Amino acid sequence: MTNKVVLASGNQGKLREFFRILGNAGFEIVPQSDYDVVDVPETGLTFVENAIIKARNASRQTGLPALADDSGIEVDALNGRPGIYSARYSGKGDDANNQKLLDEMQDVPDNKRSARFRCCIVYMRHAEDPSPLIADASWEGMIMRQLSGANGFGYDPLFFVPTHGVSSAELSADEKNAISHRGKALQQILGLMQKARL
Ligand code: ITT
Repeated sequence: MTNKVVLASGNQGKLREFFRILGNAGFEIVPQSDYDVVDVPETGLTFVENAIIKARNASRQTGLPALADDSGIEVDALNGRPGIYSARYSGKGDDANNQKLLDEMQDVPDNKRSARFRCCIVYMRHAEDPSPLIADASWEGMIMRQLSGANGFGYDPLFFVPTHGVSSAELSADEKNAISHRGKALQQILGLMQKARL
């Protein structure tokens, strides 16, 4: 695998995790910013639809195969919100998103604070690819009552990881990638790409 693949994301946190895991996967990954790809509205109602929309957009504008990630956090006490709207939850970025989640969860008791990160990653050979490779994975945790930790991005400072007894923002990059929704989905997509001899 020596081909170039465009990565259809402008999220710096995601990009860091992708590059760390895919660094030696055997193909050259280029962020879509290198090609001045213009973002497309995420009009889907599911993670997989939005991942396909983003990959198709990047592939169309660059002529390269594309990888895209659509992800988010599902909070059970909020009936799965913010879900696919996680990036847009407050309309004011990561810090405001976390504050809004703390506010909405204020009266929710400890045993009802379960949540999970979800990540769908797709690979499209070209913009008209009718059968994209699709991987998805999730990561179970609980919503904390205060922010903790400075690693990662997004909701990591509020996501308690029961297996490690810390927030995901307190895990090192390698610890997070080994168990996270994105780490698992990335390993899956690599397996699918190898099987398809891409
Ligand atoms: P791109 O579409 O450009 O990739 P985005 O931030 O808009 O960037 P999404 O629509 O997939 O991407 O939204 C994902 C949001 O879910 C992200 O902004 C975080 O708020 C949250 N999220 C996803 N994975 C996360 C993780 O590993 N840690 C913390 N928050 C995460």
